[in-house]
Amino acid sequence: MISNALYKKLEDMRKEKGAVAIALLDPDKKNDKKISKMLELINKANFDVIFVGGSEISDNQFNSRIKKIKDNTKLPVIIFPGSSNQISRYADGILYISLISGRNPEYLIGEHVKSAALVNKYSLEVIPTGYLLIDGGMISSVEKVSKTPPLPMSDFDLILSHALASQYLGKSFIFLETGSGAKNHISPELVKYLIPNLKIPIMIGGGINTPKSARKLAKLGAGYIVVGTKIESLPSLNELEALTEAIHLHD
Ligand code: 1GP
Repeated sequence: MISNALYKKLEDMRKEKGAVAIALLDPDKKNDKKISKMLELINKANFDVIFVGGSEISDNQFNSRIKKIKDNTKLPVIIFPGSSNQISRYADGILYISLISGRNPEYLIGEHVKSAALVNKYSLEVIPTGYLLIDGGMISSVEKVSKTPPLPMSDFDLILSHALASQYLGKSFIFLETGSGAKNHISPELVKYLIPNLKIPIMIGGGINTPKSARKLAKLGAGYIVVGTKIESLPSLNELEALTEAIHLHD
């Protein structure tokens, strides 16, 4: 049986720290020159977990890049796949994502079937995740690649229905995504509305760049906060530490 040790570890961290700070690394060729610097910042700035993935990776070096990341960090490394090509034996596990907000069968089941045998071969721990793309004020890469529109941020009940359906389908997490570099992150009001109605934790990503918004979202119950673009901008260590400190409610 495939273990669920990684899931337990994540949940233990969430309970201990109040919320988990996740660094996203997009292992695309465009980041090759700065990935070591990004990793150094992540290691020093008290992040808890590294997600690796991207929806527009332009070459086939995913495996070697993930090995390099794994060799240079003590943090758990989890694949956050943009497609079925992003599978590697060097990761600690994989978010097994269904793009529930969309109606493209390829991202609801197609990519999963393509990659399942390899996931099995590597005994990768899978973390079933309901992925909801929400309108963050711009056309995201996820929208372009998956050819699915985002849900309107203001339609709380429609978003809740998608989140509940994910929960009933047995997902371990709900990921609320506005897309990398989004103008708007998930609204605190939406988090406030969803939390009392859900039994599974939520992850939030897209457009989270400041300690103030990260703290607000964490305080309202967003258990996992994903930061990508801010790290890519190679900020000072102090700036990044302020961000993880804001996410860690109990430090
Ligand atoms: C993208 O949620 C992540 O999938 C992170 O978004 O790059 O805007 O931090 P940012």
